[in-house]
Amino acid sequence: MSTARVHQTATVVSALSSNVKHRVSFRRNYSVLSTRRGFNRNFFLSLVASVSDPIEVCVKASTTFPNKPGDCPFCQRVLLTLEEKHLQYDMKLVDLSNKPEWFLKISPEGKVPVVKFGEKWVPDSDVITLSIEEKFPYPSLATPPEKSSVGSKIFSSFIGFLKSKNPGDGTEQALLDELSSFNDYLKENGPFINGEKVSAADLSLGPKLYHLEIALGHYKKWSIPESLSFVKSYMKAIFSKDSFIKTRALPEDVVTGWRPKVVS
Ligand SMILES: N[C@@H](CCC(=O)N[C@@H](CS)C(=O)NCC(=O)O)C(=O)O
Repeated sequence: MSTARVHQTATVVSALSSNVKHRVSFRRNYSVLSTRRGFNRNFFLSLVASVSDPIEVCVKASTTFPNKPGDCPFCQRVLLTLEEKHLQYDMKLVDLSNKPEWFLKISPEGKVPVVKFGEKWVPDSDVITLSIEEKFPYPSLATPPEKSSVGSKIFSSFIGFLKSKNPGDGTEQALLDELSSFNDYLKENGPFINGEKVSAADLSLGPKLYHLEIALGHYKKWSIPESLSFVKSYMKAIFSKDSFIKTRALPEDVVTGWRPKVVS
């Protein structure tokens, strides 16, 4: 190992002695080291991951295949965040149709995802992903506040259209309107919500678009029009990321998961 690497290793190990006080020195050391010649960012980040304790995270289990994450876009958002931050995690799969006692103790509302920070189990993907960003700021996934709600109405419009039984009730048009304005936004500002690099808003929207594509394809034989080419390319770019492939739900779980909304 080169002298520079020995120094980086020592810095990371001392900076991550798993208490809050050292986080400040980690930030300072990262800033100083990253300006030096020979600094290898990926090597540094893999060291960070290897010396951190794995983060415990409870997510929905697949209903069709053992040991796979299930069809929860909020859980995938959290897993994607951990993956993109190169953090180690210990994924606990929860059968939501038969919630175990241990799970209800840590998540009294019975919802996933929940993540353990220190001694506390924290619910809600908004809160969890903000906490991860705060505790592990490198690499940054922060989306500027003025861009963080871009595309945020697509998911509710998708559900409205999926549940609709009346083809003329305007729900399809409402979804098309949301997708069109997202397409216009990407054309001007893309390829991702914050420009060239994936950020937190993409990790939230990506899994929802994945559900949209599978559920509307299956239940309504509907797909996003080819004319919305920026949205199409956006989905392709997000869906083909290694982190997405590793954490995505199986299409059959997505189809099964949305069935109650369609038949109710
Ligand atoms: N706002 C929450 C929503 C979480 C949520 O609704 N999770 C669903 C699974 S996708 C859940 O746990 N439902 C409880 C159940 O199905 O019993 C978040 O962003 O984490």
